[in-house]
Amino acid sequence: MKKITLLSLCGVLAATSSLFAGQPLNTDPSFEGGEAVWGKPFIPADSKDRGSKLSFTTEDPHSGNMCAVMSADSNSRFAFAPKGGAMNVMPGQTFDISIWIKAAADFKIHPKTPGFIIRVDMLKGKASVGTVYINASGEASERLGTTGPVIPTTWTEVKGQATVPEGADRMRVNVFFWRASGTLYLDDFEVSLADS
Ligand SMILES: [Ca+2]
Repeated sequence: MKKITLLSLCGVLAATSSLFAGQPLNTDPSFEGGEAVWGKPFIPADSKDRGSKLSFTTEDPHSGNMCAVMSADSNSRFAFAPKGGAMNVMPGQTFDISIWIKAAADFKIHPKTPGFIIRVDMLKGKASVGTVYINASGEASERLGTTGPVIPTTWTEVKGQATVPEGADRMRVNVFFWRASGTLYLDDFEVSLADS
């Protein structure tokens, strides 16, 4: 009886971990739900009057029927995060974070800025324990950096990793239009537990 119970438990654990690793943890990774799912972006005060906008379009998505669109009139910084905000994590866990992006012809990065960044906030409750910045090349750093690659006008995958530091119990992944203007398309945004 004991043996069967242990085997059953192992089976459940194996099934759980295989579902977990590599599976997107965030809601609606392909943006198919549009504004109803994603709501309004976070726009800091310095960018509120610069036409900063998160919208959704059925025009040329990377997958499915819809993709997200971030656009601004001038030198704007704003972001969106998965519904629900921060997710519960444990120190030492590493996450794969990926998104597909495509610049429109009018997309322009302001001098000495990355233009696009994924900012991963590591938190203890609401307090910051650390920050990981992933640029459009997929390079992760504790610093924002002052440059980024030219973002292609064809769909391109950005893929990086972030590891949860000691003391953190929550993680929030923010996709930032970081000091740029024009239009940027985004699709297939996935946050998943990396294979250990
Ligand atoms: Ca899509």
